[in-house]
Amino acid sequence: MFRVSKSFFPLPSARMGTAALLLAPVAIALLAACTPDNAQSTFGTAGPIAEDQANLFKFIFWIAAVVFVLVEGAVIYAAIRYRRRSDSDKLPYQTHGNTKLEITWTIVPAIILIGVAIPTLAQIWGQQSGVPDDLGEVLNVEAIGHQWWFEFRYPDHEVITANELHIPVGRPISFKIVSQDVVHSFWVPKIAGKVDMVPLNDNFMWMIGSEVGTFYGQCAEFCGIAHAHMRFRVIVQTEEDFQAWLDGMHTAPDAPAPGSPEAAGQQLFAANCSTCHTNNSTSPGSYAQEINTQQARWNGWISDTENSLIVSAPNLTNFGDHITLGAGLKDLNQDSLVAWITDPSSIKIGTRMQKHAAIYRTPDGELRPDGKPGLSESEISDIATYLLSLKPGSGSGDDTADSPDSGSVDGAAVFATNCTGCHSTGDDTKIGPGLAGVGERAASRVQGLSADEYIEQSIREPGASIVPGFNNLMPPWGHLGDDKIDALVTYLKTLK
Ligand code: HEC
Ligand code: HEC
Ligand SMILES: [Cu+2]
Repeated sequence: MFRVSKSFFPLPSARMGTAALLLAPVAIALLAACTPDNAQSTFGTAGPIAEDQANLFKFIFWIAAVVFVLVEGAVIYAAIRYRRRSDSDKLPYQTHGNTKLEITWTIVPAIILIGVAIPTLAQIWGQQSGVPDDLGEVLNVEAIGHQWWFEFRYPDHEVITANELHIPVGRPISFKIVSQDVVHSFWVPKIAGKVDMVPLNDNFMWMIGSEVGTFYGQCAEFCGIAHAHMRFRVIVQTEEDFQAWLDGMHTAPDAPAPGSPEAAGQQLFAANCSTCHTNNSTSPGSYAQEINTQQARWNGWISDTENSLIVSAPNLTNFGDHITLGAGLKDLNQDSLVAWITDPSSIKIGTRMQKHAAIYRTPDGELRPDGKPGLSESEISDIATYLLSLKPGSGSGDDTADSPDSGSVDGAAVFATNCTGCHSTGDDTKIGPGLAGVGERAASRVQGLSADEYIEQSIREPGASIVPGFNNLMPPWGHLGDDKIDALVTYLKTLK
């Protein structure tokens, strides 16, 4: 006689009780994630694409539920009705090859699957074949995945930002989706389904945000240690607010008052952070420059993924207007920003910032054992104050702390706010050569160029001639304008 052996249920009942106790909260948490109010729930939708997808899900779910009840019901009915009742019961009559039955249970599922496939394929094609013409003016956005943050470019408006995507309500947004390093996935649960971000391969999707508000986005592809911490926000705005945001992204902050913490923070930022972060992409031309610079940082990183002091990083233009920190992980404020600079791992483990920024290394290039930067508390606080002060200013259009009246531009100040991340004014090498004595060596660098011409070319067109022993990592600075470049050339020649 067949008996259920004990080894079928190896867990003693006390342990099963514990397991159930442990699983209950998990089950409740999972169920809670299904409530439409949850920030990442796909049931409470805020856009037509997510709504279509949710409806399709419900349609398939109910078909599956009916099939489940019928099949399981038949199994349970048969198990009870025809169970072995006594030891003398014989095996029931065994059927084989009932043609009618077999045709039925081939055709019925086929019909069900066709019924599921038609709306599914129609939706996939509808969402892959571009924005329908009758939905209004399309906004183009390029979304780029990086370990572990998102870059957003608006090619029609020459705006670049990171981790916070602004879109106008009701307008179709067409995304070009790509990754710089590994496969990520772009997903805004309440507004649209997910599309993989694949290196060297452009994917496309489109969406419409139909409600003003702030929505969660999340990388949905396991992409490394900080994958779960790779988030973003979608800020759906009225058309006016969105236009105001775009204008703001073209308006430089007001220069900090001399002697203020912001002014100190600005210089510290230039010296310690600007190698990886651009924070002044407001002027014309800075969009193309940032794309080149981000690529140069990436090339620098690939050439030495262990010890590079440079890596592509979020653009921090008008960062003071952001609401989150660490790719959507924390609310942005002075405290969280100080905590981030002091020890990025306290907020997010595994960041390339902590692994590569020179501040977390000793002078001989080793990672500092405590993971803390070589900056004092007050320096960190000044940098945070400065970054939080970066908001669109009164519109004077000047993005460095100098040159109120042209003709008297202070080259040293332009240098301090743009170049000190990569160049010392002495002999020591940072990412670029130390610039002491550059005036003397300049005339012999490139045949046919005078000292002034060579230095000017190095600033405007650094790729034209590369200093031996260095990589082509310096971005071009033509957008600073003639006055500042002249002042830089004059200043650099004074460095002995
Ligand atoms: C070696 C390159 C590098 C340097 C130098 C660097 N960072 Fe970063 N930073 C990064 C990277 C990469 C990220 C993205 C980290 C992530 O989210 O995984 C980042 C993220 C940030 C963020 C969060 C941005 C957001 O929207 O979430 C802030 C703020 C920031 N850095 C400030 C600074 C400051 C201040 C300094 C100088 C003290 C600095 N960084 C130096 C590479 C760098
Ligand atoms: C991201 C790092 C980076 C920044 C920022 C940067 N540079 Fe450079 N710079 C380099 C590197 C690397 C080289 C050497 C390779 C080359 O020639 O392009 C270099 C070379 C130079 C040279 C040639 C030096 C020589 O010995 O021939 C000059 C001059 C120069 N930079 C000036 C500037 C000025 C002025 C700024 C600020 C407006 C600046 N750099 C900003 C990285 C940088
Ligand atoms: Cu990712």
